[in-house]
Amino acid sequence: MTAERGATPGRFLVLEGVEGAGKSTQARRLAEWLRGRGLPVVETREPGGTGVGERIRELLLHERGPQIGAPTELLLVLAARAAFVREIVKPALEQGAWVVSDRFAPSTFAYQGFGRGISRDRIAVLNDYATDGLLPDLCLVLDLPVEDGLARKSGGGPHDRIESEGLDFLRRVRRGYLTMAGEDAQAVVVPAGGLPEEVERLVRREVSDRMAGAWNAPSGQPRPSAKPRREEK
Ligand code: T5A
Repeated sequence: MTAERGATPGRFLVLEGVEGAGKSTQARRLAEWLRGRGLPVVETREPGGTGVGERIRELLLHERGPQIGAPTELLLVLAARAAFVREIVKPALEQGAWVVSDRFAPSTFAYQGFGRGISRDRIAVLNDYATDGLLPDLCLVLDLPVEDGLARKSGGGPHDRIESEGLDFLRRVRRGYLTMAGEDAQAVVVPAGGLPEEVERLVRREVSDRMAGAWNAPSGQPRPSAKPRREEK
């Protein structure tokens, strides 16, 4: 299966990071900013976005019954992703939209891979099937210490199933994001410990530096896919 980075007229931007890093906040702000530039924007999130995805999200985050083991958790996030890519992301990209997603495949490598210990090679094979080879044009990893992210959320009710895994688990996840960002030319680490406005400024700067060629390109023109997929390196 061939990689599909930049193979459609639209652009696919993903925000990643540990719990409370500010992904939803920055995804919203980024989408508004892009709309202000006259670009068609689809804002979405994972797991979720589709009917089946929202039901899987509920299971993953709030299931209080029998324990969900790591293989089951992996296959659930990928099942949600298969619908997400086919029902939301690809159709939007084919119509020339800029898709801004709060989480995508890097979450699976970080949480199920670095966090749960499932091998990256195994995840890569299954994820490739779920995504039909789709890769983000740009992945912004919002980075801050996991304690700071959890503290931001402490007023927001009880922790969900994954947040409750504890600090060691979340530190492995953070380390995973930083490791992967160092290996992927389409990923960038954005320090996320500052005020929302400061983080927004950094996000805009990265998007401007890396994507300006795309919003100046004639409408409907695919950007050539240049980078190898992570698992092909
Ligand atoms: N998951 C997901 C997997 O295990 N594998 C996968 O493949 C996928 C796709 C999803 C869970 O599923 C797991 C990972 C997750 O555990 P989620 O709710 O989408 O759950 O993810 P969370 O990280 O839990 O999302 P949050 O909404 O809690 O965090 P965000 O989006 O990073 O943060 P945000 O923007 O909602 O902000 C949190 C709070 O901080 C404030 C906000 O106002 C808000 O109150 N805030 C700031 N405060 C100070 N300074 C800033 N710069 C701030 N930015 C935001």
